Amino acid sequence: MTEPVLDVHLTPEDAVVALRAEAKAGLTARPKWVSPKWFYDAVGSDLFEEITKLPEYYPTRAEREILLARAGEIAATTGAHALVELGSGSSEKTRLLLDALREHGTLREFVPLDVSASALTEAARQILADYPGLAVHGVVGDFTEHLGLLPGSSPRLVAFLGGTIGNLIPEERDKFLASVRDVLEPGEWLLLGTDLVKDPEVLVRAYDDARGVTAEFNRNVLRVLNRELGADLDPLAFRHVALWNADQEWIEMRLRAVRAVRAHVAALELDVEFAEGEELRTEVSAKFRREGVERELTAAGFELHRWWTDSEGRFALSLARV
Ligand code: AVJ
Repeated sequence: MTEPVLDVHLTPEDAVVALRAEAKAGLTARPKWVSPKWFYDAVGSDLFEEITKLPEYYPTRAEREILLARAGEIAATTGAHALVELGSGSSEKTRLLLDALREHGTLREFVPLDVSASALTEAARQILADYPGLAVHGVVGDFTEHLGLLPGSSPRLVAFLGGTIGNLIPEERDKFLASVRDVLEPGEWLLLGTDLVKDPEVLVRAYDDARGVTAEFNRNVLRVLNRELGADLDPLAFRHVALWNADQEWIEMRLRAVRAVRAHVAALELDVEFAEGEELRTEVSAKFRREGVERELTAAGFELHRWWTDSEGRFALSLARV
């Protein structure tokens, strides 16, 4: 079997340097915050997999429904030679796109981009095994920073699925979309998954499930900080909070100290104190409306070509062209 090619734009050392800088900024800010990208160590990735199967967490199923219905149309419209996937590349959704492009007869190359070299290698190997003849060219990088040198033969289809763009705040989204636009050539494509604004109760339940899987996922970020930065934050001292911010139209996940907490972060030589009730923001997950998505895509230099939602109007896929 051919081995996947990997370009490394982000080494494990770079990742540690980035985590340190961000953790320092976030843990000394008021209110305190950490970036959601640190959720996804091995345990966090498994917990996220579990979240996607929860009855309350509809986005994964809704997006799959759209892809099942539209993958053929996406392949026929784009005629893509390369599928570039931002984020993990092992999922069933990736395969729906690869299958459709293969059937359409244009697929040559798969380019998954992920921060984790191990996740990427594993995903790339699995895809290689199941798609003989497909060139797999992985890129280890952070999609907010390392789009500069995207491989793949034109026309490329860049897929950014799952609603992960919602983890970026508006200014970060503008910057990110512009950087995707910048690496693409005329005639290339972006397929963007966005969760939609809906009944706040439905939204909050999706981020505060009855079984407490999301709570565990949220608290796991403290274990990541403990391990990577030699910190001693007690996960049991924090309660999971998910709330709807109606002004910003995003879900916020926070960890609320149930008592006063003192922690030491060895790698930062930093003492951190939480008052009882003080919160650490761990994620924003923005929800969208069609007008907003179209406005942001247009501002970045894309043209919205197709907009599809699932049958219940919960989630949208946008196909945009440069
Ligand atoms: C993987 C970023 C799309 O925001 O819905 C799931 C992560 N957080 N439950 C999301 C998540 C809490 C998820 N994304």
